[in-house]
Amino acid sequence: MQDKPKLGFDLSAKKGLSLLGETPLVAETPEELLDDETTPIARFFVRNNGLLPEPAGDPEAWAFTIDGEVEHPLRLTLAELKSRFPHKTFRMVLECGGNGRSFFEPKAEGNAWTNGGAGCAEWTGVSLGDVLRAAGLKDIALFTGHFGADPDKHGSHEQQAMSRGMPIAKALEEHTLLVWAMNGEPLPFIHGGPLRLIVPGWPGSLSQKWLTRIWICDREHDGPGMTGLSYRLPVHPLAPGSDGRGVETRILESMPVRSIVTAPADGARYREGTRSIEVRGAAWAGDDTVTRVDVTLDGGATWVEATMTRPRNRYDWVRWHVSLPLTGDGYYEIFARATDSRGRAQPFRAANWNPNGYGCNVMHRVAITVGPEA
Ligand SMILES: Nc1nc2c(c(=O)[nH]1)N[C@H]1C(S)=C(S)[C@@H](COP(=O)(O)O)O[C@H]1N2
Ligand SMILES: [Mo]
Repeated sequence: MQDKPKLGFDLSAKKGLSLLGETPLVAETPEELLDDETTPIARFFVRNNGLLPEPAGDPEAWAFTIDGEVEHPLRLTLAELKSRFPHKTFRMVLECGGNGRSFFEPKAEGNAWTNGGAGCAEWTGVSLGDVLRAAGLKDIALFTGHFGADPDKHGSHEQQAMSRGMPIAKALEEHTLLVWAMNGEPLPFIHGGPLRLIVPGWPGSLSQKWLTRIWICDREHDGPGMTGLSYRLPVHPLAPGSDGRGVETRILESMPVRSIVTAPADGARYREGTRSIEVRGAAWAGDDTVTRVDVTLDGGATWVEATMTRPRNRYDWVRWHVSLPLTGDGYYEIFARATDSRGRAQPFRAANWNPNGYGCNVMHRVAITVGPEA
């Protein structure tokens, strides 16, 4: 990817990502570059909804507030946060709510993610719940509202680029973190450093970067990203292509089960006479777990179950691999299908079409050729 000074960020730090948008800056990771157990920072996708904020001078002095429906409103610097609360490190998937959007037919509104609006990093910080307990949640506390230092896409600080929130129960989960380190390094600026939220399993938009404030509300938060069709799904399935005006919606919470093939890469060619191939990838399932991954080479007529690794902790992805016999030279399409702990598997075709294109988890398809071009 080329560096463009107007982006305000040196993209040469990101290796092999596909640029989906320049202003705001959005870049995804081709599936075959998600082949590591822990996604390196250099390969981790980037999603901004506004422009970049001013980088922090002294990261330890970065401050954020917790206010609203709490007994003791708090203002904490990063240094205070680190010294007052127990540190936690978890490897967890961060995934954009629009991941997979480009597979909807007809096209849905928004960035045309394939499957690369996701990555799995080691996040270090403190549980948001520990900090909320220190602030003392009032009985009427129902929802969070998140604020960051970035201006909106027109450069204005009047309006948040994005300000989402979650029910208190999700905020109190041990794995919902205030994070200052990624893969053991200080949280990079482009990923929200010095301080961000990580709300695993739910749309990435909840994981506020450059965090300045968490507002505790007695009702659902209504910032940009919470209303209209933003991060909402129709309650009743819509005909593909409908404008969705006036339909009843619900907030998209847990992300649906997804698997990706990380090797071979789409378009790979094997030597003539190859009679078996190694296929590997990753799978994850929002708040749920992955119970199996199956792979087919014949459009779903026959399936082979893959071997999965044990996730390190909740919200980690599983890595899977399988060896597949080939009947002869020629063209093959690999499809991988993960199933979650509630028995839901990935669909063959993009299902649940919605105008803003959320939650598309159609099976990943990788085409390969064995021997000379057919
Ligand atoms: N302050 C702020 N936080 C934000 C956003 C943003 O635009 N501004 N984008 C959100 C979205 S939509 C996603 S998917 C994730 C992406 O995080 P990353 O850029 O570190 O991959 O950040 C979220 N947090
Ligand atoms: Mo996102």
